[in-house]
Amino acid sequence: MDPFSLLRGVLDTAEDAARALVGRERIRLAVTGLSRAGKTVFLTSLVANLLAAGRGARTLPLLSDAAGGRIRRVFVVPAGTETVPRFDPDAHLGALAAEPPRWPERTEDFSTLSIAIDVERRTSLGGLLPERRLTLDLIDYPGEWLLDLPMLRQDYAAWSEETLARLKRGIRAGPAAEFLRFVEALPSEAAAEDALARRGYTLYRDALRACRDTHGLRLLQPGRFLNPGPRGEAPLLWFFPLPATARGGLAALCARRHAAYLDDQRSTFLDPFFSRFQRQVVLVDVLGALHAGEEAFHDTGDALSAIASVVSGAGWLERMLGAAPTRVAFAATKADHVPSRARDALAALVEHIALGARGRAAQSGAAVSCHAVAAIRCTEDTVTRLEGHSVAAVRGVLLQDGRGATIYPGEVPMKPPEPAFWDAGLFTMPEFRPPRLDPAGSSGMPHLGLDALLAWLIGDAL
Ligand SMILES: Nc1nc2c(ncn2[C@@H]2O[C@H](COP(=O)(O)OP(=O)(O)OP(=O)(O)O)[C@@H](O)[C@H]2O)c(=O)[nH]1
Ligand SMILES: [Mg+2]
Repeated sequence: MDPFSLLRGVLDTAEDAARALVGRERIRLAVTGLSRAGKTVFLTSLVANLLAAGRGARTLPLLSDAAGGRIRRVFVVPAGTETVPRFDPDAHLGALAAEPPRWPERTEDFSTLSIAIDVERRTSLGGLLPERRLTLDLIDYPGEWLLDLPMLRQDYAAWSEETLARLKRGIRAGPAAEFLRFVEALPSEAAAEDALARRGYTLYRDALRACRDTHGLRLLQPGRFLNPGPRGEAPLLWFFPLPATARGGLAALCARRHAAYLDDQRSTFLDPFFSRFQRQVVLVDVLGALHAGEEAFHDTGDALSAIASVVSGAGWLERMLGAAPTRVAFAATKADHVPSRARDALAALVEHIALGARGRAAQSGAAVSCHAVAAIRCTEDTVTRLEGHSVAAVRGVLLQDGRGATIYPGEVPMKPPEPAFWDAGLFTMPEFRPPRLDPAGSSGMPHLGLDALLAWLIGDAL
């Protein structure tokens, strides 16, 4: 940690302590999740349901109960002079409530929003005290960028070695074949030519894209190769991993760009948002990983562990500054894809898939819990017949053609499945249409388990 972030940490902690004394508490809630985990939908539902709860609707019953029924007002904190883009829940809600409804696009930049929750306070004799205000700072960002965090711990040589070894293993070897041939054909003294750097970059980026889009893999770096963000493709990105035998100008150029890329991601995105937060929710698309196959399933676990090794802040310094999160919730998302009795299995499975990550969070002294949630519930539970037996299923409207469909998603294993599970052939989960929503958001959004998750995560601060 550099001296400036140390100083900033001390000042922030002092400010937080002063706020808490006057009943004005600020909690930075990191919503962590790999790409497509469901972060944008989760934040949209969180904001819509909190705002509705502030208007008296019982959208988050367990959170309201945790606050003793004393939530009086919830509002979006008006924008100040921030230079960071603003998360736009109204636009997301508008798209979800449109006819036909649309899910959010892939997130292409980070954005932030603060929500204030005013809670009534009374003295022990029942007299009214000034209201307590909890401000929740939220951030949305492209999930791919999260995997730049573990890159900060490695230099170019170590990153290259690890990345090339991974590309040669398992299903990655297919999409990476052309890139690997290109690297092998390069002379070890290859000169610093931009044509070569761009060619290598393009081949490597295309391999990453195929790994993500065709094979459902997640441990893919660097993040901006997959999701370049609003600044688009800049020369900073024209690098790729090279073996230790590469010693020419091209290798030096790639190493310089690798360092410059990490500096840039660190100063514009990672440090401001991930160096300090008090609560964290890690969203995991467990069902998506399960349905993408054995390697994708384990790859998701590896990606989460790699991130956790950096963000859980187990060091004494972070703890002293109050920088380590005090509560970390792991949540399997899209739990409406399975009927209710499979949801417990889903929560148990997220405990296993996030085992490494959970261990690290617990080591840092944080309380950890696991959940299964649907930020927007798109299905109803039902029963269907399968080979003469009644089985629990879900019923919803398919996104692609607006038809109603009953889906039997198969059994959800409570722990990482045995090899035979994968032999049975993979099941592709359909995309459901969100239910009809009020574009004004007055009644919030139907969800599963969002209130239990929030009650555990922030209930104590209300
Ligand atoms: N049925 C159902 N589908 C969901 C839910 N949440 C997310 N999804 C699906 O998952 C997709 C991805 O959700 P997002 O919230 O956009 O994911 P993200 O983590 O923001 O993804 P990136 O921006 O790419 O990092 C959505 O388009 C939906 O199809 C949910 O609660 N229920
Ligand atoms: Mg998103």
